Amino acid sequence: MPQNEDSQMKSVTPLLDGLAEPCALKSLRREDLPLLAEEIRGEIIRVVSRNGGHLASSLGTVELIIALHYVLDTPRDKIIFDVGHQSYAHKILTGRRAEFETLRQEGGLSGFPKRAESFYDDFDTGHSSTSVSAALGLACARDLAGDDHVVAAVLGDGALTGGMALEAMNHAGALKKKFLVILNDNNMSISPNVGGLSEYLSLLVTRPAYVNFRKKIKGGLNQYLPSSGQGIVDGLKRIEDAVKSILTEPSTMFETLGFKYLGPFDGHDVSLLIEALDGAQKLERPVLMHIMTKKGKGYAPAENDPLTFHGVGAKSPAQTPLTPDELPGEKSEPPAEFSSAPTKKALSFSDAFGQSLTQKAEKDKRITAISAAMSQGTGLAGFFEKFPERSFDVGIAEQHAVTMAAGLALGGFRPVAAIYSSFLQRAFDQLHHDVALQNLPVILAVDRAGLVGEDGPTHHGGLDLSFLRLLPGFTVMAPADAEELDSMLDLALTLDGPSAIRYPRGSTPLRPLTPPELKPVAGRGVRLREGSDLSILTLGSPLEAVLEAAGLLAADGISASVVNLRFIKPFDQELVLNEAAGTSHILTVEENSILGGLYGTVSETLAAGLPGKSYRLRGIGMPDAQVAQATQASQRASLGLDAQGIFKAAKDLLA
Ligand SMILES: Cc1ncc(C[n+]2csc(CCOP(=O)(O)OP(=O)(O)O)c2C)c(N)n1
Repeated sequence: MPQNEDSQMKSVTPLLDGLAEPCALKSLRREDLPLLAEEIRGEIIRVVSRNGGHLASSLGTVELIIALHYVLDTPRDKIIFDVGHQSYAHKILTGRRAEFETLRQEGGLSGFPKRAESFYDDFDTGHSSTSVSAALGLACARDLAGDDHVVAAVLGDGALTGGMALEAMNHAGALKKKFLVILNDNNMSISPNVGGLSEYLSLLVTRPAYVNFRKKIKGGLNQYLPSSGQGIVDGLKRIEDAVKSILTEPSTMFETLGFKYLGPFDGHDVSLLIEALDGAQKLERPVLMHIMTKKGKGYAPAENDPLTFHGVGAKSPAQTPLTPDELPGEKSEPPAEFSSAPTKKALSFSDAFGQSLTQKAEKDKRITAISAAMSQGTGLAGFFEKFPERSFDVGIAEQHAVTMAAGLALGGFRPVAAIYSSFLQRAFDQLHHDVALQNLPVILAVDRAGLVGEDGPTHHGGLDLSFLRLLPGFTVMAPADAEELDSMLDLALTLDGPSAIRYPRGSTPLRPLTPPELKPVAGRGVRLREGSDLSILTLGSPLEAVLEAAGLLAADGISASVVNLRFIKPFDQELVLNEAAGTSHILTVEENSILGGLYGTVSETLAAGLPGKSYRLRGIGMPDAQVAQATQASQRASLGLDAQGIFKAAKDLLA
């Protein structure tokens, strides 16, 4: 409750201060809720300005989240946030306000819902388009158990472009279970949303019946709110009446799928949302409640540029938090998911890739580029601008992206699909069935491979070397610098079959690490440093730290050979066997799971190639376990993937 006006220590968040649990929210007057929304926005802006995070999406859902906790009985009732990047207000309202200061930091609150973090988080998310399936599963479980709580999924219009969301909606309509999908429509994915569905949603909003409906609802609320208390007419009735008028028009796609369609509603009118939700949650069937929101709501720079402010970077911990006015400059190191802006003077790997591909496409008219709603993050924005007719943003649809690439390849083009490693996991069957088995010359640019930092376990790309190497006919390579990336793209464009080039989040080294004149040859590694005590084998981004460690070892009197293997498939078995025969001590270093990647490939090679010979083998990589959120540097240090860790592992191996 507001504090005494005269108080010297007047809090800027008087309403929020009084809310330890979401149930306390219900005791607030409805007319105070817009003020509460402002207080929450202030908290989000303040913390994100320091810690980085998904600003625009979270600012857009504040009223919705207040309304959900106002109407529903959480945690008994369940809310599943799609992707989960928009859930900051939910965290603040569910007993985590103090910890919100630690958002995305090592040991702090996750930037996504996490069941281990709070019993108010009902499903772990991070990847898009899972919420409706999970909510439907929970609704079925509820009915089987004879319970009656509400299950709600909060789904973005971007997430609706994902196949899983559509599969789930199709099934949900048929099952006729009571459950609620709230479609949070802000017309944006990270970039402007794409596709026929997006256009369809816009159409729903411009229908004459909806425009009249808005007027009616607005008029009604103005008449009865805020003061009288007794005067709030039955909101559900009004909404239903108005919705009936909409229903005299041809039915919506959602109704055809078996949902009751309600809306669209103004997603920033908290009283309207409360009335609509209250009505919607009483219906004993699948309901789709369509709300219109503004990404970045309440913070002008983000409202005006929601793409840039989808995610903002962290500030160095030594600095004091920025004021909201200073925030626009705070984009130096964006979250892994968002931007490809370089962290040092050097280019990011994403930008190096985008620039190389754009240059090559000037001459090579076969090159086409595909992005699954990540043209900015993957460095493809320049390509998309320059060659719109050869550019395809398919929406959040990685499976479709891969099979569409297969089709383009079949038609004589050289499609390059740039997809983050962890999102590519979705398309494994398409990679096998549609690309590998037909040996089609699709090129995958696998971005954010390895550790990603603050986005944490859902976003690490630690599996791709292991799963890509299973695919017959694939050439799988990892550049360690911009020049190597460029020449690997050249190589990929000459191949008759599929290939993948995997590289990490972050900047490229300032200089090439492998002499650029040694152009990549499929299946051939390069020895960069001779040594007699042990051999360190690596590929891709760890090479810089490996070379530094070899220098440290030399200063310590240890002579290490360093091999840049470049390819995990085809694999340079001959070179690895030579190394093992020479030094008998092998250390592998990779930013991939220790299972099935470089360590696994070297183990298989040695077991088959040097049976009975004794050698010592040790591998450093990502563990068979979750790697918690932290800075990339901290994650690397704790896994021994920095120069010091490699130095220490080498000494242990020799001990
Ligand atoms: C499978 C997958 N692909 C890509 C992403 C990257 N991503 C995160 S949020 C987002 C846009 C989501 O748009 P929408 O659902 O409309 O939510 P909004 O941010 O607009 O609230 C994308 C593409 C992801 N999280 N998961």
